[in-house]
Amino acid sequence: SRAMSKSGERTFLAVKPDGVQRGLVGDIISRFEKRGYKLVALKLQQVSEDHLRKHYADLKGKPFFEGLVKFMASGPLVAMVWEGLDVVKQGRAMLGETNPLASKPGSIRGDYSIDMGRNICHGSDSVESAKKEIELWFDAKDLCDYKKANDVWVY
Ligand code: FUP
Repeated sequence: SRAMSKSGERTFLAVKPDGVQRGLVGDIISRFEKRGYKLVALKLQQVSEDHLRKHYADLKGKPFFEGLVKFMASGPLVAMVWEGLDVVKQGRAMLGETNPLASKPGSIRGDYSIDMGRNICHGSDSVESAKKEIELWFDAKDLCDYKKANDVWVY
């Protein structure tokens, strides 16, 4: 049956600078499209360290924090918002574990990476952080509200 209440769920995903450099943008977008999710916002952008300190505020004080911020600011990344049933949790599963070495083959990190500091992609870890991240990265006017035939053909 269709769980309509969760079908409007949204998550924030990013292809990190290493994923852009390695030409993995299309593959990552393709996985979410094929799964049945709806792209509602997308931009290629090199962002400031200040912006990334806000994005990763929860990790402030961790030994890897400064390196993470510098890496994320080192080149353009692709920021996206995806929508659909259970997309936050499913998106995390599609990404794999934070540590690529613990990620299963078939996941993005498990297929393409071995280094925790170069793990290709970011995905919100809860509905609450998705809301915060979407607000931080996108103006409300840049979130596209449209119908997709998925509503009829997928699920
Ligand atoms: P995730 O939610 O999977 O992105 O993981 P975290 O928010 O815990 O960490 C954010 C990023 O910091 C990870 F994607 C990679 C990096 N990181 C490290 O470099 N070392 C660590 O021990 C943990 C995370």
